[in-house]
Amino acid sequence: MRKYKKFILGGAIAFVIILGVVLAFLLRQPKFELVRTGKVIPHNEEVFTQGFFFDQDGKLYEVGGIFGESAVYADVSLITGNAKAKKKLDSDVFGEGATILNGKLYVLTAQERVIFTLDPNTLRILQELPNKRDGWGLTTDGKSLIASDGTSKIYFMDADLKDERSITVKRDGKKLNNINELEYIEGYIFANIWKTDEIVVVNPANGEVIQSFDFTDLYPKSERAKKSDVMNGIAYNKKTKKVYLTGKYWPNIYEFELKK
Ligand SMILES: [Ca+2]
Repeated sequence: MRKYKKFILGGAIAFVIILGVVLAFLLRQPKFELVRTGKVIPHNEEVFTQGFFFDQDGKLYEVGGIFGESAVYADVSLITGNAKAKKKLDSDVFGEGATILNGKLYVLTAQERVIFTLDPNTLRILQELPNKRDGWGLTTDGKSLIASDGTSKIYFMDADLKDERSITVKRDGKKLNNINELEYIEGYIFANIWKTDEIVVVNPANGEVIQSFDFTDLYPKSERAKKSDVMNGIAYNKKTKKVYLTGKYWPNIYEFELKK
């Protein structure tokens, strides 16, 4: 009988150990895969890409920065890269991240402390609202506006720009600064780190980086046209599960298939 008990105990311990090993293995597995489809779309090289996103119907929008050049582009073709409509912003504002929530298009400005709202169909400016912070990236989970300000923080606001909560982006317990362009993808926040070719995947509940993508080889710095600036611009088409990446004044938009 004692032998039998020992046998059961040994089996239980072995089971717990194996379970632990399997769990540790699963937790270390990357959550997402981004697979190049091979499709490369021309990108308007006149656009210093800041905001880049799809609406719920699969229409691509882009916002460009730089004083005097800032503009909102609507219905960007995934074949030609041309936009059907363009709305120039005043020359004293620097366009930044953008998204659509509750039928309104929100556009951040860099340091002007202003957020514009526009009618996404006509691109008419509806409101000019105050922003407490600098404007960098903007996305939405369908309920909140999710904004970065160049620090390690990501802020959640309601549609009236009232702060709801914030998270601090951390990798292995260390703060990660220069959080820039954002894209909410399947329950996680994909964030480009400014001046790098890295995109991190952030847990929106606690700010932890759960995965990272290195896009050094996508449009290698050594091959970049003189005018091409850093990588920026992550757009996710929920309908097709495709992710599109580009950069400021880049000649191309690259298409990826999202796999979980
Ligand atoms: Ca985006």
